[in-house]
Amino acid sequence: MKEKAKKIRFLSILILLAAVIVLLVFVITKSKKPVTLAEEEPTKKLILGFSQIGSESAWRTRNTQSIFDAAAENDIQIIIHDAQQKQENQLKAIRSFIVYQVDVIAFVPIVEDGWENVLTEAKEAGIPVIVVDRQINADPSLYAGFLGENGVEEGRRAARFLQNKCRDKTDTVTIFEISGTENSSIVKDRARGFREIIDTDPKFKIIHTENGDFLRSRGKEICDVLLASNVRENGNTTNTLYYDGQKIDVVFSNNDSMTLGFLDSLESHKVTAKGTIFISIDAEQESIDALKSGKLNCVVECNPNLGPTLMELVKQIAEGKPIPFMTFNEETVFTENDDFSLYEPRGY
Ligand code: GYE
Repeated sequence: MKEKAKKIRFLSILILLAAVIVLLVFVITKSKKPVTLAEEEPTKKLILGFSQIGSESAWRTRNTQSIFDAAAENDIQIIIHDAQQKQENQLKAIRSFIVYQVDVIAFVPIVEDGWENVLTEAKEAGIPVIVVDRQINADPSLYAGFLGENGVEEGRRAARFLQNKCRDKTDTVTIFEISGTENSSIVKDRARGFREIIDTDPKFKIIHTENGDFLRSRGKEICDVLLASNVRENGNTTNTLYYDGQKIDVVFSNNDSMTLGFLDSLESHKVTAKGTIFISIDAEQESIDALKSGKLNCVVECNPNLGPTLMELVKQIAEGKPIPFMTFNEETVFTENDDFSLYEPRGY
């Protein structure tokens, strides 16, 4: 009898267990939604078509690298086109992005005019466009937004340093300006910001502006030409710089590459230019080192690391979210009055 009761109990436990397992399997399978083909498909990678103007300066090369790295970090497929400093190459590149049906187009406009047609084509193709680094003259409805530096403020910062440095001077202060790519927004903006401040004080006089195309080689050439006219009757090159017979008190250069080229020339001619005030823009490491060694007096930062913010904007646009029309990068100023020990490496 006992044996039989034991068997029945064992059997009922077994049945119970089986029932529990069946229930569990049922619950688990019920919760797992049926797998449909579409859901399994991996999410399509965003494709960004990026037209870069070239590699004219260390700043530009860092800018490209920042954008390339950030695309990889955000799993965005990027097609980068190098326009070798030619607008027509950029127009061709943007048109190829339209044909390729990329998700978003971003481009650095080498000059500020001449983009309306291609932007209209991109708009008609339903591809949003982000303008990067330099600004354009075009109907704002033709592009989604701008990401870059505030060139006007950079020019003001350079002028404020000069104004402060020369606050006790009453004589005329002559300025030799080295500008960059003609008709580029950045050159116009920096020139406007700089003049806005110095024009408030009549002692400041810009005696000449020379276009160095943001190139180190051009910076050197410009100084070579200046020094060639600096040889005095005794055949020695003086340590004071002159332009057209006028003494130069300040050299204001639109980027470090041209400034460093200018310093290369001074060095090769063993000219100290002692007392000349040097102001540059960008803040690559070699320029900061020149500041630390007293060859420069002020370096206004222009931040090339636009990659991470650009990818945020690209993702927002691709998700159909609005983006701010103007996004300016954080920037600062480095001067001879700073505590250099606090400086972080520039990374380029
Ligand atoms: O200052 C210079 C580069 O557009 C802000 O272009 C950029 C400028 C930068 O060649 O180094």
